[in-house]
Amino acid sequence: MAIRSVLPVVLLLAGCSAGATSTETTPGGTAAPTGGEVVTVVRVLDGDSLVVQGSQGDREVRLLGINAPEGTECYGDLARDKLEQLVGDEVTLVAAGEDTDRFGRLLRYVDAAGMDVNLEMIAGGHAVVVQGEHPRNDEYVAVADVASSSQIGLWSSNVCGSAVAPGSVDIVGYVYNPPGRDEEDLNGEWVAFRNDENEPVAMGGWILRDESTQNRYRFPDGFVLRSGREVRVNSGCGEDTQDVLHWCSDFPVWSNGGDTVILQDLDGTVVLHDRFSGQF
Ligand SMILES: [Ca+2]
Ligand SMILES: [Ca+2]
Repeated sequence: MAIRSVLPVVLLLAGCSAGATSTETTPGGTAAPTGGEVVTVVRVLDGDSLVVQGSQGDREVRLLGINAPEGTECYGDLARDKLEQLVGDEVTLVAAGEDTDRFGRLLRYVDAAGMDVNLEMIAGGHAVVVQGEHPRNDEYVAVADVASSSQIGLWSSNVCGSAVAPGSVDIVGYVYNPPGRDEEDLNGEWVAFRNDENEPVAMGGWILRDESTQNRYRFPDGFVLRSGREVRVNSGCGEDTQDVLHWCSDFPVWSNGGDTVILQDLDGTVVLHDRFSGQF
């Protein structure tokens, strides 16, 4: 049965990135970056954060517009090593938009020897883009699409454990912005997958995630997507069936401003992904 849904929905032929980038200019309110603060790198924590020493002492910095795997996750160590290699001993921090994140870390572009480190991390497939309202967003999104479609870095099919058979599961549609307030219709948000192969695919323990660090859904143990069948994952709560599973998130999962659907197997290998642009 084909899944039909209300707009806006994206229907895809295959589980690869659509590659479309927003042509919108950044709305007013985010100041263009100027100058910057030169600081000493104290240590690199992981692929998207580091401790620096500047005029105000030691501060933790979170790289703006990117999200690298955590240390314990697939590709976490490699992402950390890469950031350490890129930043060297001294970097320039450039503020743009929000000053700090919810943990009080400085949100910054990190430039090293004239190189945009945030961009390099995304371009090399060492981090996922996190779409947002800041001046370099469109540039970051464009290189993210190239990295993911080129299957480099964390997008590689054999970087964490055995290779996954390409095309075993496809995204057949999703709704990221249901009519009205998403908070009041969590089950109006969903992503649907289909198995077009002749063999069943054991998806128990697989992870469905977005660009952020916090949103993760784990497929129930023993879940199998049979040949020719579709399964929908709703953001809200409910009783799971063979056709509809429930993330049971407390808040909307898929950012209306733009997000990336990422499906990972038991090893953490990316099985498929699709990025969409939206409106903040
Ligand atoms: Ca909505
Ligand atoms: Ca949403």
